[in-house]
Amino acid sequence: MKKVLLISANRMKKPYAVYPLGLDYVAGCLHPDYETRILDLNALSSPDALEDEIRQSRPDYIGLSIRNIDNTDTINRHGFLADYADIMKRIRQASAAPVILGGSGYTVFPLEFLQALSADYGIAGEGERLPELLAALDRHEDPSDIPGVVTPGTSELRCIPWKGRMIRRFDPDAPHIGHYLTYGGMLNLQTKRGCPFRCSYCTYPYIEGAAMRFFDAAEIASQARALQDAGAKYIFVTDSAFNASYDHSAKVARAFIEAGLSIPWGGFFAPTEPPADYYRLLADAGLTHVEFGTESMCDKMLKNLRKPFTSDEVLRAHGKVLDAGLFAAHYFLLGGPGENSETLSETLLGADRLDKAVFFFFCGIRIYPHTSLYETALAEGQIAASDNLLEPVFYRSPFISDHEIVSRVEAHADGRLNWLIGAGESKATRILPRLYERGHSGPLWEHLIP
Ligand code: B12
Ligand code: SF4
Repeated sequence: MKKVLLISANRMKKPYAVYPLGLDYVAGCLHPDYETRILDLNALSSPDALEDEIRQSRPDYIGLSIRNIDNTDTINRHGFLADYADIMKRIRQASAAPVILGGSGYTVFPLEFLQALSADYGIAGEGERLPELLAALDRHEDPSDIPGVVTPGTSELRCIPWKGRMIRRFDPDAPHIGHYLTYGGMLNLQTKRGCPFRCSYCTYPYIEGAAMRFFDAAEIASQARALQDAGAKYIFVTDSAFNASYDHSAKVARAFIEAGLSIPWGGFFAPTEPPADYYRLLADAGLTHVEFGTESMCDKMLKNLRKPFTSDEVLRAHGKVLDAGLFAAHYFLLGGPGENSETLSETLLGADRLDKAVFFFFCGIRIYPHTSLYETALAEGQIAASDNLLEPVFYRSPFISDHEIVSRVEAHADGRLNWLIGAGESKATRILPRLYERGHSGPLWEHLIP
C-alpha cells in the first residue's frame, strides 16, 4: 500500500494555534486506499525534526497544507512565504516524493504558490480531489484535466466545488491532538461548506464555493461528541457563516442537544435578522461566543461592501445575542471603497451602540483575486492585472488615509480594552498563553468585555 504524508505547514500561534481540520478531510477521502499520516508542524519540537520525521515515514507522496499566506494586518505585516520555502527545502532534502500543495491559502494563489515553492502539483479548492490525482500519478497519466489540479504547465485553472462524499477522519490518538488540548483545549468542526453571500472583498465563496453543501446534523453532533470525548474543552465551528442557513444551523443545534454535548462552542455569524428564539436555541445547545462579520455600521459602506444586512439589522441581531446570554464580538473592515471621514464616524458611533461587545478593527482591506473588490481596485488603477498579489496589497480609499483611520479609531476607543486594532495580536500574544497555561479554554476575548 502506498504511503501519503500530509504536512500542516501552519505554525502561527496568534490569536491561538488552529487545529488543521482540512487535513482530517483529506485523510478521510484517502482512507483506506493509502496509508496516510498527518504531521502537524505546530506539534513538532523544532523545524529540524521535520526531516527526521519524513525520513522515517518514507512517503510515496507528500501533501503540504498551506492555510495562511500572511497575517492580513496592515500595521504589523507578516507573510509566511519564506517559512514555506524553508519547509519545502527541508522536504526536498529528506525525500524525493512528489509534493502536492493544497489548503485555503493555497487556493487563493495556486499558480503563484506552485511556482514560488517549486512544488510538483497543487489542488486548488477541496482536497477531496486528491484520490483522483494520486490515481492518475500511480498510473503515470497526465492529471492536468482533473478539476482544481495544478501542474507546472497550468496557465488556467478549472475549479469546481466538490459534489461527492466528504468524510472527516478524526483520530483521537493522533500525536498532534495533544498540542491543542494542552494549549486552550480548542478543536474544530465544519457543519457545511460554501457561502451564498457575495461580500465584495471576501475569498470564502471562492475557496469553499457559493452553493452551500450541508453535512448531516446528527453526524456533526456525533463528531462534536467525539471531540468532547477526546478531551476538547471548546469547539470552533469553522463555517464561513454558521447562520447562512438558519434552518440547517438550528438543526445542528438541536442535534447537539440530543447528543448531550456539554462543552461550549462558537463561530462566525452574519448579523442578519434571526428567526424568533434562534439564539436561545443555540445557547441551549452550548453556543457561548458569536463572532459577527459586521465590517461597518454605516449603511452606505455596508452597501459598498455588498454586505447582506443593514446597521439596524446588526443592532437587532446583537440585541438577540445578548438576550440569549451570549458573548458577542464584531469584526470591522475600515477603508473600503467610499470610506471617508463621515462614514468612519458613523461606524465608530454605531459601535458605541453595540453594548457589551469586543471589537476587532482592521484598517485596510486585503485585495484578493476572484472578488469584486479586485475589479474595483483594477478599475481605479490601485493594482494592475499583472500584479502578483501573493505579496499583500491593501485597498486604499481615496478619501481617507490609513493613518487617519487608525488615529481616529484609537482616539475614539480612548483606551477601552474591548476596542482592538488588528486581530489584537500583541495583546493576545501576551495574555492568551498565560491564561491557557492556567487551564482556561476557548477564544477568551470575552474577558475584555466591560
Ligand atoms: C475558521 C477560520 C479561522 C478561525 C479558526 C478557528 C479554529 N479553531 O479552527 C480563526 C478566527 C481563529 C482564524 C484565524 C486566522 N485566520 Co482564518 N479562516 C478561517 C476559515 C473561515 C475556515 C478555515 C477552515 O477551518 N476551513 C475548513 C476546512 C475543512 O477546510 P480547509 O482547511 O480549507 O481544507 C480543505 C481544503 O483547503 C483542502 N486542503 C487543506 N489542506 C490540504 C492539503 C493538501 C495536500 C490538499 C491536496 C488539499 C488540502 O482540503 C480540505 C477539505 O476540502 C478560512 C476561510 C475559508 N472559508 O476557508 C479563514 C482563513 C484560513 N483565515 C485566514 C487568516 C488570514 C487568518 C489569520 C492569520 C487572521 C489573523 N490575522 O488573525 C488567523 C490565523 C490563525 C492561525 N493560528 O493560523 C485566511 C488565510 C489566507 C491568508 N490571507 O493568509 C483565510 C483563507 C481567510 C481569508 N482571508 O481568505 N481563522
Ligand atoms: S464575509 Fe462572510 S457572509 Fe460575506 S461572503 Fe464572506 S463568508 Fe460569506
